[in-house]
Amino acid sequence: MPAFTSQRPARLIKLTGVTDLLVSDVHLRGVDDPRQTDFIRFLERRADEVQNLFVVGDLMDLWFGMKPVLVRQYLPLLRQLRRFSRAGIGVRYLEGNHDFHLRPYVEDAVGAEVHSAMEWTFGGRRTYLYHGDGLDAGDVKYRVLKRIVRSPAFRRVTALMPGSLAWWLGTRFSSASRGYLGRDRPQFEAQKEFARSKIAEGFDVVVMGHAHTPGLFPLEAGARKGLFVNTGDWLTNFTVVEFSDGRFRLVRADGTPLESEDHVEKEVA
Ligand SMILES: [Mn+2]
Repeated sequence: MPAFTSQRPARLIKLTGVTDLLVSDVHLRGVDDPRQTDFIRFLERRADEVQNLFVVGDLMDLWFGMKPVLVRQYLPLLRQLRRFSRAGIGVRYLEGNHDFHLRPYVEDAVGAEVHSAMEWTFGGRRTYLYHGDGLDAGDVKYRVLKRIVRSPAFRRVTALMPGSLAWWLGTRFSSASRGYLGRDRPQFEAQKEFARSKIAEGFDVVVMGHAHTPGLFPLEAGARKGLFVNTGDWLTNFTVVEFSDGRFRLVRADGTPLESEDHVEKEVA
C-alpha cells in the first residue's frame, strides 16, 4: 500500500510561484572567494520557490575528484546544496570543464544528481542540457586535454597527490584555462551550431553555459524552431535563467530582469 509519507508535500505547498533555476560558470575559487558566500545567500533567498536547481557546469572553479582539500575549499557550498536536496529540491549538476569527476562524492554526500549531459522537459518542451565545452571541432588541443583529464588514470594520479600540491597545480591550470576561453569567440558560434543540430534532432530548447554569453537565442533548424539558452556567468554578467509559468527568463543574480521569451507561446495547458 503506498504510504503518503513517501511523498514530498513541502514541494506542493510552495508559498510563491514554483521556479526552476539554471546557473553556470560561477567559477567559485574556494573558501577565500567571497562569492562563495554570495552564491549561498542567493540560493537561500530563492529556497522557498525553487523546485529544481540546474547547475550547468563550472560552479566550482576547481574540482577533479574527491580530495579532502577540495571538500574543505567548497564545504559551505556543498552544505548548501545538501540543504537544498534534503528540502526536496532537485539538485541536478552537469559537469563542467572546471568541475568534473563529481561522482560518486557529490551524489552521495550532497544528494545531487550528476550528469555530463541530460534531457529535461520544461513546460512540455523537450530540453537538452550540456555545459557546452569541446564543441569547436578545430580546437584539437582542448579535445585531447579533455580526454586526458576525464580519464580514470588522471583521477588516480591526482588522488595520490598531496592535497596542497593538487590545489596549487589545479588553480594554475584553472586560471590558464579561463584566459584561454576569454578570447575564444568561436566557442559561442560552435554552441549555436550544436544547438541547431539538437533542435533538428527534435529538441525544443538547448541550454548551455561555458561561453559566458548570456541570452535567450531563438534558432531555426530547417522547419523546426527552437530556443538556445546560454546561462552566462558570475564573473562579469552575474546571470541566472529562471523557468516559471512556462517561460524562460534571464535575470541578474539580484533579480533585475534582462530578457524574457515573450515571443514563445506557452504550448502546454
Ligand atoms: Mn566552462
